[in-house]
Amino acid sequence: MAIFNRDSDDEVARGARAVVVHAETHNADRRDSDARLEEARGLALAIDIDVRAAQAFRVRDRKPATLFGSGQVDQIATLARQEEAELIIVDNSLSPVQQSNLEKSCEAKVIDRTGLILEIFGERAATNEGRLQVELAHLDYQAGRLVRSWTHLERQRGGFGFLGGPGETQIEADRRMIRDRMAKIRRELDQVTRTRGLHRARRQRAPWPVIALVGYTNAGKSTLFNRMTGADVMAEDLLFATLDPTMRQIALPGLDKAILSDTVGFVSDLPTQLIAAFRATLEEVLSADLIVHVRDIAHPDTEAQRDDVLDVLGELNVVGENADEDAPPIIEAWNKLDLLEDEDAALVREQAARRDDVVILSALTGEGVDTLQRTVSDRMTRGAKVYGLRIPVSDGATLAWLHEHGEVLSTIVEDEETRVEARLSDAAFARFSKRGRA
Ligand SMILES: Nc1nc2c(ncn2[C@@H]2O[C@H](COP(=O)(O)OP(=O)(O)OP(=O)(O)O)[C@@H](O)[C@H]2O)c(=O)[nH]1
Ligand SMILES: [Mg+2]
Repeated sequence: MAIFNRDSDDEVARGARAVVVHAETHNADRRDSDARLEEARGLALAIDIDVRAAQAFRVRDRKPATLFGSGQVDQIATLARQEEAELIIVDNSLSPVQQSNLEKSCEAKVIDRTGLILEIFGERAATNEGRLQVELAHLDYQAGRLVRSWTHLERQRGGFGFLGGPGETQIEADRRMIRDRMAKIRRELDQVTRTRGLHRARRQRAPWPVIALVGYTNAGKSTLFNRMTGADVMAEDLLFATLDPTMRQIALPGLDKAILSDTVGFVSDLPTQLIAAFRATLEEVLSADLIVHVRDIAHPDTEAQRDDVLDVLGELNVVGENADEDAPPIIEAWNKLDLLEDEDAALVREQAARRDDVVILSALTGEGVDTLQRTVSDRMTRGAKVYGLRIPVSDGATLAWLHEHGEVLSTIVEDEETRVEARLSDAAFARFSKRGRA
């Protein structure tokens, strides 16, 4: 990807030989170290990097200069040499100084987790909007690095801010270029967002409820989406297989039209630049009527993954202290049930049975998908109101429609009219009103 190429070696080549290293710090992770490394490997594979080795290092104090201790840096350098790696992927966040010191010590290019995720998003973004958002995030990331490496350079020169030094001029020029480009992208994005906003406003007038699938990357959102819609969205054992939101119409019991949306997966330590950049895309999620949080219940870190997803949803004001008042309700779909051993499956079933906001299923085999569909439509029709309606006796079709889309509580025939008491969801009532006018 060459989104913005200050130096040509900014790029990560496909097929590059790499080693993945992770610093385990003591305020440690809520997750299993092996699983964490496995995920980092998965991220690298997502852009076709040839991962030769992956190793975790316990780091007691993060070294400001190199993150890892000096003995560990030597070990990493040796590992990289042995594996003939051109690239070292550090599955943590590195400061620009740490990154450049590690590059020098290990004689290989170094990228951190944020850089890697940005690379993946850069490759995957398919729509114009997605591309613009990723480029913006990438520029933002680079701008931060320029500023900080500038102070670093300055320190190397003795810490006196000689104005007009050659390095500074170059960096100033780079920064201006980045700023200009960012401003231009923001203007383009504004335009795209406005257009999409118009589309959405148009769609919102159609009284169809929207259901959004969210979840950790690789949890099975697209597989479930395909199963529920009969669509053929790319679903693969690949992190971030989906980047751009996809929407399809679906039918659910008692709700003959709803929109299901498949979205980008979340991952732990999602770069803040990307959360900001994807806010617009994720607005679809925020304005949904119901969120289905798809979880890989067979994953060893399923709990940590849930927390990560909730963290991102918190940043988007969907859950937590700063949740918007009209934030959509959430149900959890515990997926990949087929991967659990009988004993674990029984345990999980028990847990799920105790909660009315959990459905267990396998998007792959289809088991439990019907239960999910019923639960979704129950939720969507919840809070429905009872309406007293009058229908001409001759209009059997409308009465049938009410039976299909709501719950008919009573009917009394009076002269030429049927007086009907029916419980209807807001969506159904809106549709009914339109129907009446037609
Ligand atoms: N065994 C099993 N595998 C599943 C199930 N659901 C999905 N998978 C597999 O899990 C992998 C990821 O599925 P996707 O549907 O692409 O996951 P996603 O959540 O859309 O992932 P991203 O788009 O990358 O965020 C694929 O290999 C699927 O075949 C399931 O119920 N059981
Ligand atoms: Mg997907």
